[in-house]
Amino acid sequence: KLLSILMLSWAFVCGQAQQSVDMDWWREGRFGMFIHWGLYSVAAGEWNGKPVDGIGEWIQNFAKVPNNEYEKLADKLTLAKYNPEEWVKLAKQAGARYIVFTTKHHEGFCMYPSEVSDFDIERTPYKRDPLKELVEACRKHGVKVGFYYSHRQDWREEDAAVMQNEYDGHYGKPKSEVKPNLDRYIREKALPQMRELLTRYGQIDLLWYDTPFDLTKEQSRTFVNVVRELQPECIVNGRVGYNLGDYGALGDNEMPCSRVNMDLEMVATMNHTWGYKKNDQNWKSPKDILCSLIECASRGVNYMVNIGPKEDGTVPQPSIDIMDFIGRWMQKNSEAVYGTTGNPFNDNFPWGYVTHKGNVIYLHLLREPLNRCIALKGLLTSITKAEILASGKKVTVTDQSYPVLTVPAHLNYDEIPVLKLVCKSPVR
Ligand code: JFZ
Repeated sequence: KLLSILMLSWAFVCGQAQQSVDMDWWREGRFGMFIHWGLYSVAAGEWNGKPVDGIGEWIQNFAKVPNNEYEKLADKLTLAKYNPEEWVKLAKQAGARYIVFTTKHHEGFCMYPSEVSDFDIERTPYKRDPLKELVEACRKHGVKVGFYYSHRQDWREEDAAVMQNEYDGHYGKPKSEVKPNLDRYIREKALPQMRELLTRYGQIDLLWYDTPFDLTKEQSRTFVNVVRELQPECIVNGRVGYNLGDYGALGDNEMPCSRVNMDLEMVATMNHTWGYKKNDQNWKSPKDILCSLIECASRGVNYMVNIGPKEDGTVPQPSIDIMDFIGRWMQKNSEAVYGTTGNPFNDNFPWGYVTHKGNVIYLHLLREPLNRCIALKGLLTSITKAEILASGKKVTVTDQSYPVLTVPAHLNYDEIPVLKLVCKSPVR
């Protein structure tokens, strides 16, 4: 009893929710696929034929489009080639263990039939529930499924439009003198929609909230509680606000420079947008994305990479190419990612990244080490076996006061070879 009082007060001091859900699958998985899909996918980065700067899913805000014009996009969200099983297979063959899908982004449009709002999928030519179909496909293929829900921002609602101090009525209504009533929006729309999402689709594995901005701690807590009440096994992400979620969030391009001992996730785009933009050709290379996944793993951080399908449900080819490239690497090397807990050394290394689990260390080689030599100072156990993971090719270890590895000549560093070291005893 004393222990639980101590733990509770510790959780209180940290402002962290008492860890009540099982994070095992999430920690083990390390790698997820984000999907941004909504009316913004129809606009595809252009308004009235002109390109609009910035991330695509914010186009209504950036181009100051009134609601009564923006909503016309629903006629053109055809979902004509929507095949959720293909998305799930894309994730799965790349090695991603979970998918998070935008059920409602800031624009307020529900990608499922909602009783609470008529600004939903029923306005499109598609007459089924795409969310249900996606959840079923995930389950069929054993991929965990998460719902993104914009709990603070809803541009259809005067009470929840962007930042209150930024609100200038440009969503088609004259600027109101009335102070937005976030509590009303939460009570009458957000929570009822959360209840729909958490009761209609069977088990949901992850709830991904976003942009808590000016929510009060009490309001954020409500969004945690509704998940705990209806889906006690469901993980809640950090952006619910006030660190009340089950894991923390990293900002854009934020990366700790050594291993962290807490649950964190990094989310990333493949180009410069989350929602589809037809003119965004700023694609990162497949190798860059794979390097980010590995870098995250070496910090003990989860990596979730985004795809932004077009309005018909097809995925841009560069995204498919990236996922395929990662998949080819994961096929041979995934054990160096799944269930690993980051670089056990105090040093970072110029040749690449390190992950480990138990008594096994994985050296991910991005480039040839100087003189093909890797000195592992600070390894407090001995190496019993050293080989290239994908090929089984042996690697020479010479024991001086610390082990020195000589990697084989002519490795193809474009393929990011992994050196697997089995040690005599577990590594920290
Ligand atoms: C938010 C959204 O506004 C955006 O549209 C997208 O859905 C993205 C995944 O999440 O944008 C953020 C929120 C927080 C940070 C960066 C982008 N952050 O903390 O660095």
